[in-house]
Amino acid sequence: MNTVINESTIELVRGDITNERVDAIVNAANSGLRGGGGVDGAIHRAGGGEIMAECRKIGGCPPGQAVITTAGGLAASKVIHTVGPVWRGGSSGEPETLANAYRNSLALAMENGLASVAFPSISTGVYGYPIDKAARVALGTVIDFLKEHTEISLVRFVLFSDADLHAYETVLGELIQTEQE
Ligand code: AR6
Repeated sequence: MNTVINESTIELVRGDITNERVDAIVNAANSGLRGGGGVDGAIHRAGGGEIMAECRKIGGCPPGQAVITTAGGLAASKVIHTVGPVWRGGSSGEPETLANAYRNSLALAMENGLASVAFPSISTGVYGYPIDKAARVALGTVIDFLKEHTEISLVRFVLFSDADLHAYETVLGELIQTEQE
């Protein structure tokens, strides 16, 4: 599913983000940038040790912030590491932290002249954020960002399962509908 915001495209696809040929893929990291399971583990395994070497030099990244490293052997040019919130029921600032993670990742891409960015569904694995709620924050934040900044030409969400893709498609459909009303 695709939609156009200003001059930029949002795409929803199912796949493995480590195969993406874009300017930057985003990693759902932890605040110690230590690597782990899920998409973080997959990116470090596929990209090689150079990524971790840069993460060690950077040292850490608070929730909602983003940092950038080489993409090592991956097809993408750079990896942007961001840290989403751990889900604690929704009233501990989780939506704000998740929105910051998307916004700061896009801002960092822009600062580095990177025009195409692929995101996984941040926080919806190990961190337990409910997928429907996360999709609403993710897509709403990206749409708002693209309305204000034309430098990013493509934002692709790479969802790991059909169920996740479906959840994002449903929310994007609703958000576009609301925009047109
Ligand atoms: N490509 C795209 N999406 C993927 C891939 C992949 N190769 N692998 C998993 N996903 P998670 P979080 C999906 O747990 O919830 C790590 O240990 C997965 O199905 O990767 O933000 C970090 O070090 C899910 O929908 O990230 C942190 O400690 C989504 O990516 C912690 O997990 C995010 O799941 C971060 O947890």
